[in-house]
Amino acid sequence: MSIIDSINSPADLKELSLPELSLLSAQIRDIIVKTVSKNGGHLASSLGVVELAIAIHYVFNAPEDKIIWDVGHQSYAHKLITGRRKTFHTLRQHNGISGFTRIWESCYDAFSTGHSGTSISAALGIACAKRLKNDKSKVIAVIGDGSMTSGLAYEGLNQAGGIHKNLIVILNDNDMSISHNVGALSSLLSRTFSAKKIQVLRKELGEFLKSLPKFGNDIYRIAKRSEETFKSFTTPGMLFEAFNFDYFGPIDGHNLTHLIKILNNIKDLDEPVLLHVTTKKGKGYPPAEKKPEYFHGVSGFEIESGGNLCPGKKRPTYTDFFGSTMVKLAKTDEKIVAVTAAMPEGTGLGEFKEKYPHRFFDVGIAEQHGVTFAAGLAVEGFKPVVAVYSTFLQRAYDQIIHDVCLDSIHVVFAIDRGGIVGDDGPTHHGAFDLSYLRSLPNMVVMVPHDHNELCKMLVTALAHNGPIALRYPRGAVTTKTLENNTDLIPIGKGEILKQGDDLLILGIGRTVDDALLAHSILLNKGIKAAVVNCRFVKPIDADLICSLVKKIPRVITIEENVLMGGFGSCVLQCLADNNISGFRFKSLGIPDTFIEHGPQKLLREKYGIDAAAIVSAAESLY
Ligand SMILES: Cc1ncc(C[n+]2csc(CCOP(=O)(O)OP(=O)(O)O)c2C)c(N)n1
Repeated sequence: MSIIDSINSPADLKELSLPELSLLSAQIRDIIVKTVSKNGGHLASSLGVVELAIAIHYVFNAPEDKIIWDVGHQSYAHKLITGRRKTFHTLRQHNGISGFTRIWESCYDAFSTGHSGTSISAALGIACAKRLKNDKSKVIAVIGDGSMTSGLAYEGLNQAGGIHKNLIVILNDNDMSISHNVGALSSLLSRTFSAKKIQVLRKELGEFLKSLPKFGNDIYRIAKRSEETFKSFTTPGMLFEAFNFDYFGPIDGHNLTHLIKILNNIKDLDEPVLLHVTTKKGKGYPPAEKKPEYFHGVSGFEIESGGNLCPGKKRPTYTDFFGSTMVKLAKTDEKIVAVTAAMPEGTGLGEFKEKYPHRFFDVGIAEQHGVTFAAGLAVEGFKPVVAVYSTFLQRAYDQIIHDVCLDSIHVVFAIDRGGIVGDDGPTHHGAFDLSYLRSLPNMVVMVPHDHNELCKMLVTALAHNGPIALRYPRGAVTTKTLENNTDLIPIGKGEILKQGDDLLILGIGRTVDDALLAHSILLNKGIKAAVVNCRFVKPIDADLICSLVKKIPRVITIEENVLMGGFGSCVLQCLADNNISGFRFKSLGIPDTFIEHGPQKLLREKYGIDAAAIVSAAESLY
């Protein structure tokens, strides 16, 4: 029996010797690689913290002690140690365990995660609550150097240091976000590697001071007293010590002996503590060590080579078309600049970054800053395109309102992963953007039906003068042909794709395909449905919609957004505002709930956002 088979809770770890713990780490890696090779997932991040997860659970007593894994994408070893070994094969599968930590999934998951930078704030809240309850157990936040670029992390550090709360923050420094980490923090942390040089320098300086005639020894004593100051100015500790944290490290995050020793030492300190560990992303699986960016979040792969399970030509995605259009447009318009929050590849800006490095800005995992930064670029006459996933743009809501919309600043929001994203689940579905953007004065909200329309909408957005968003889904495009046509789309105008007198189907974005499919199915049933690609949620094409509803008073709207405040409710409001009544209406979209993880197709089927749902809605309107 392998050691992992005997681990049903962290208590079982504590029975093991160091060599056994080391064997366990290899077995955990093996399970992670095998499972992710089938199910997909965040491989490299999870492989990087296997020893750290073992050491934390060995030293602390979860679930009384609370461990919060920032983002939670690296929590696979934690899951395997905390009673989920037998269900681990269901990782990220529908009805299986989540790819992140979830408080409903296990009492060992102290906080639900998915978005970056929340761990310190949550941990501090838990620590304060514990203090109020006179509960002496510990709280540990584990945060990556990428996530440490989030402003939220510093808000947490600031409060924790200010109130001297007993909180342990472990900085997992692998020098990577998804791509290479960016910004001043990243270069500060990399000074770690010259720590040896610093020791030599300090020794040489000491010898030199002592050798000075007369005052040498005195100066040396003063210098020695300032040792701490010297140290903190030459190591990353200076940053965290400024926040009143006791800084320890950097230590090797793959050395179990050191990890256990230092965790035991800091465990009972009654101070905010920051432990800096250095790890290697992808550790123990050579293909992931070699290509940590590719293996950050990966779909199934062949274990031996690390290669793709379905080699050959991949169908291009909406993201690909966005990226290539950006490159094309930037060639002739020097004012176009691109902003990403730590996701150059994910948002399709890889080629732009290569070709126009001076017009490309990676702001780190800092969506709020990214939006206001873009507004700054815009007021100086540039045309910033903020390329961001829908779910992460939620972070920047106030910045969109206060810094962009209020003065109608021309910032283009290229919002990827709008709608259901699939296996990453509720923290990652882009379910709310149409609702949260539609309500903002000056904002234009476009949703392309296909990749050709996406390209035209990007051109339209750049030609517009004010806040404007285009939102498109995750995944491969449905049609193959690329029209070489970049005509502007008139703002606020939809288009009729199919004529019909019996039923009116109003689609937006990807769901227009469902509407077209439903049109064919309904035709076979003797129902002639008109299909409209509405294109704009704001301004909505009121003239077109009202005139059609007057003629065809059976209406179905379909959207991949929450129904609350989304496209369907926008249509209803438009009809009410125009005193149109006497129609039957059904809106399809995401209900008032958080959608679980699972394949996109399955979730669309389950929540009634597909052609079959349109057909049954149509039948219910008769
Ligand atoms: C607010 C937010 N923006 C973007 C992301 C996407 N994202 C997931 S993990 C990650 C990188 C995290 O880097 P780090 O914290 O260093 O962890 P590592 O994967 O390197 O272990 C990013 C950008 C996110 N989860 N949340």
